[in-house]
Amino acid sequence: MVSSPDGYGLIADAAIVIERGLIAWVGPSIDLPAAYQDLPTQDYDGRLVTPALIDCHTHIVHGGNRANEFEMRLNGKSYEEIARAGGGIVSTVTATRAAGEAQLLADALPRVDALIAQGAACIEVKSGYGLNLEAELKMLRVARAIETQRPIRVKTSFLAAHAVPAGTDADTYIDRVCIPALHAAHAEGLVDAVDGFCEGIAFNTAQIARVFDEAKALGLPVKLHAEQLSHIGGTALAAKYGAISADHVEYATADDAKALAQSGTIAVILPGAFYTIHETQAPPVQAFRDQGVPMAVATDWNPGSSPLGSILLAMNMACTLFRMTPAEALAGTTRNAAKALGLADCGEIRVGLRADLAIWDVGTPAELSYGIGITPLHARIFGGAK
Ligand code: DI6
Ligand code: FE
Repeated sequence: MVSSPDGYGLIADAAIVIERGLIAWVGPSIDLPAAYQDLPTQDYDGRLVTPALIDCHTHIVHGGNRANEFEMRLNGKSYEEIARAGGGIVSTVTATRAAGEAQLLADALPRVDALIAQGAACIEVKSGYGLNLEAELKMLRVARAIETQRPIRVKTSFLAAHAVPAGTDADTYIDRVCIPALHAAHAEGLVDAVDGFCEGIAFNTAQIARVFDEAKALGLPVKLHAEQLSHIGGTALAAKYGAISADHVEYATADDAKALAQSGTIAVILPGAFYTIHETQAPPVQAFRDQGVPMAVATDWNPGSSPLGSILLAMNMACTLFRMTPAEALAGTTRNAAKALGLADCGEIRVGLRADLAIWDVGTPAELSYGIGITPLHARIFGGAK
């Protein structure tokens, strides 16, 4: 699919030629060059073929879950009471530190399988529940190991600047833990991008800027959880550093949208967290459209604010909660999701890109966003292989 007036670039009766894992040709079947006509073929009976999906924002490597807190809240306990009793993000940090690499991997693989079953061929995985050097590196090693266990690509994001662990303050933590851990993780080849949580309850812009300066010095791209719960300038900071993505962005302004457009930063829309925490401020989708900021859509799959294991449901929520169009939602989990990960070799059906494809039992692309809890995947092709 390419950009076109229908928003999808649909080609009726199309053929796709795959050579050595890459797309060698795409177009109407009747135009198939003679040179390709004797290749072995697979007929998909007129089914819709899209780029395989990309979940560009997940925290699927983590210990334990927080269903108990969900239940406690619904039985009248406040978020604060739960946090004081050792719950919240601290409980996930405790569980993640306690788990060995094999256990963390075993816990993550069913989540990976759920995303593969929905046509995903590439996922991003963040650290951020270790909050000390050893545990942050452990999370990233597990994220890397996923690729050895499953037919999927994994891009890692170093997110030690996710929360301030007990017994220290944010500045000390950034200097003594986060930055040394970044150097160690990078030295081990574990970091594809550097992320942070810029929020009143986490890190301010000056603290994130220190982490981003280190990332830049190491030649690593940056991205940021920005303006999720309040407006404290994370989006402008992300734009200033030429971030590949600014994520959540519920409280971003029209000026922020302008800044993102200028820096070529992707806005990553995460409706699962909005839904789970009963947020009421929707991201400025129209401002992003007006300014030409490309939007991606992802699950934010994490045990606290977004226990959402469905990228198709994320697309549905982006449409219903934020009035994104089905074409925008599909671009958000393909073309723009690739850009949010700094990838230029996937996310579209175009000659020269990876043959990562999803084949669907639907009549129109809008059906992918329309269904709730429905997974109409017929087949997935990963790097040219079924
Ligand atoms: N934003 C969120 O909503 C989550 N992290 C983040 O940066 C919360 C993570 C959690 O509650 O475990
Ligand atoms: Fe997140």
